[in-house]
Amino acid sequence: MTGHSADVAIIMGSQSDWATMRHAADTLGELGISHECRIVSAHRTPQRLYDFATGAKAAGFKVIIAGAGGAAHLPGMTAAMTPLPVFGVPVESKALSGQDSLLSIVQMPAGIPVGTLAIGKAGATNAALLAAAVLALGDEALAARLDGWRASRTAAVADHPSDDA
Ligand code: RP5
Repeated sequence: MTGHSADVAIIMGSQSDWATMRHAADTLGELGISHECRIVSAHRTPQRLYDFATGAKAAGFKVIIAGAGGAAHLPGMTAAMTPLPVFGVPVESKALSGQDSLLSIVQMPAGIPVGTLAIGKAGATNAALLAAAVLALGDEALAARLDGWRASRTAAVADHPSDDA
């Protein structure tokens, strides 16, 4: 896989994960970070996973965000095949509310790290913010945008609760 110019790859195990993972994409978009979204299933498309993970660094990606639900092996298997930082997002499953996804992603053996986020939308959003923080280490303009993004969220918190909110 060559010719990519995006900094962040957002991969997910299924179309059904997009409702969650779009929050990562939206957040990266708000911060002006280039990204590419792909469906890559550890179980249904293992060759696609192998090709993506082994080629991700050479393709120019710097950070990978991987979301999956249930028997969520996508983030860990990706991390096993790339030196890039991998952030895992447990998607909320129907049967077990994402507890299965979380435990599948978080319990990696020593030596193959996956930075595991919260279940669902919060995790997807925060994965994007962590990716932004990593990229901002070498990009002062992005660092300033990230500071602004965080400041705007702080400013949006009211001092008192409202009946109308
Ligand atoms: C996982 O199985 C996917 O990441 C998804 O969260 C879950 C269910 O997939 P679908 O049956 O909705 O395609 O591989």
